[in-house]
Amino acid sequence: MNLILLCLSISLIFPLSHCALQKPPPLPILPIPTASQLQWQLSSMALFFHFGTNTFTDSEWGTGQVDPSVFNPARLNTTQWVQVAKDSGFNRVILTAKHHDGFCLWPSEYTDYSVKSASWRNGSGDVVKELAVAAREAGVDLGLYLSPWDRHEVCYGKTLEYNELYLGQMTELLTKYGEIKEVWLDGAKGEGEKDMEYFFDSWFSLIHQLQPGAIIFSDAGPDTRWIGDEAGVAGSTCWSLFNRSSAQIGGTDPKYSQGGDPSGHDWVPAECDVSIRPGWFWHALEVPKSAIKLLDIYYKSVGRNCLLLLNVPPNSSGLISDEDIQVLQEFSELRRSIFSDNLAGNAILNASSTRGSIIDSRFDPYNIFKEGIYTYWAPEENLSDWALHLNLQESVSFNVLQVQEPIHMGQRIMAFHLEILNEDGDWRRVINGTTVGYQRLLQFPSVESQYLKFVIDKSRADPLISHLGIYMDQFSIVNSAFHRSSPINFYRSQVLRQASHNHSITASI
Ligand code: FUL
Repeated sequence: MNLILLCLSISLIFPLSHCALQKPPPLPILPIPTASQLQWQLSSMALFFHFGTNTFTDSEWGTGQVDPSVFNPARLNTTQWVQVAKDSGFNRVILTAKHHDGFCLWPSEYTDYSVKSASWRNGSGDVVKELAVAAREAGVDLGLYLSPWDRHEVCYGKTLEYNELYLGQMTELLTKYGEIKEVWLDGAKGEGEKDMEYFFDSWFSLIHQLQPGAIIFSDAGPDTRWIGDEAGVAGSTCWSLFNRSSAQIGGTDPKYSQGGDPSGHDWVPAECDVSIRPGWFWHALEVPKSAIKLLDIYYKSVGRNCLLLLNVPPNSSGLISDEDIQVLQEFSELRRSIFSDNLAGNAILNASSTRGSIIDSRFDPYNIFKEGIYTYWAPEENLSDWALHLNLQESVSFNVLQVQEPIHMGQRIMAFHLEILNEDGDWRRVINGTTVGYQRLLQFPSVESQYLKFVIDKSRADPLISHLGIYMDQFSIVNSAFHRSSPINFYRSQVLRQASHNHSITASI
């Protein structure tokens, strides 16, 4: 009698017998994300809007002494900003409500340096409000950057007074504009600037009290950490685990931030900020990066377990410039062309082992093809060899591997590799990887095979896989056999033509 029949007959005789009961899911391994951190990570990318007096003065770090009347975005249209974000696959936007020059994009009661003193709309405008309304209507999440360093306020440097002012402004932002999903702050400060203490613990407690769903970004978390560079590039090993006590706001150790900490006690995933242009603010003479360059950054941020925060600065008319929109559309088209078709989607799967009984599909290997991270393959407990065998049913060429862990159960995998079966019957190792986390993308020179073996070599606990995909990227060039890739240098219009032709892309570069 086979196992299923045996179980069925036993459960008929003893309805509550062992066989009839389901094996529960494995234990999560700590630390694990909060609900807000999970929601944040699932959004994968956000747009950053650097906007303020600097937009009108061709500067990056305004002195705080510029006449506020220069702020006059005659055609300001935050609905356009949000639409651009949505159309290019970004569901989260963050605005510099106050940058280092101290100019507030909302009519703060605590300063004379804000939209109230601008010529724009005779001092009755409110950019934060307009963006909050546009974002809510479009179903896009809103975040705000309130710079601690303030070059305008005379009380900057007086610890008590400035902390009161900062929290007063924070309270305005977090109580007047509906739901705020991210609060962004950093330790940036010019050389020789007045010394003062920021009361971070009070700030963080108040932010979480006023906006319980908000993620707080800083060099050291608490909810997401700065990756440690402004190039949008994470370490090729990147843990969401981190020790907050080992990090300092304004004194980042880039190596620690880029890699995270496999023995960290806190869940503090990384956010990779980078600008589409050389500067953070709009400058008439600057041009955006190419879509291919953005794709390369995507592999090194989203593809390394991070959120990509891409800055697209609105121009002095108050609009996102056409050339930036063009690049964003091409970037979106590239991602669609590459990632919309999982070439392993029809594979016949065999797992080294599967948790639970064979009539229980909850931990089945085929879960790796289901949408979302909550369905996953789990091996039997306490083993040390873990592999998924894929028979693609026909020979397939590919050069990208995508792996995802169900991170609500903790980040587990420490090392993995992919093998293919050669025509001569030998297994050949294609790529090695370390961490996975929410999402890992690995590029390598194109390979072709019908049979693949995904092997997990090392894990903090029984490894769980929520998604596995292989893809063909005809746009990027991979330099060497393992790991490294660099973008191809061709004109943007060519990318667009190829991508729109596409569906069966044949790049002729
Ligand atoms: C830095 C700032 O100094 C830059 O101006 C920019 O805002 C960047 C995102 O963060 O700390």
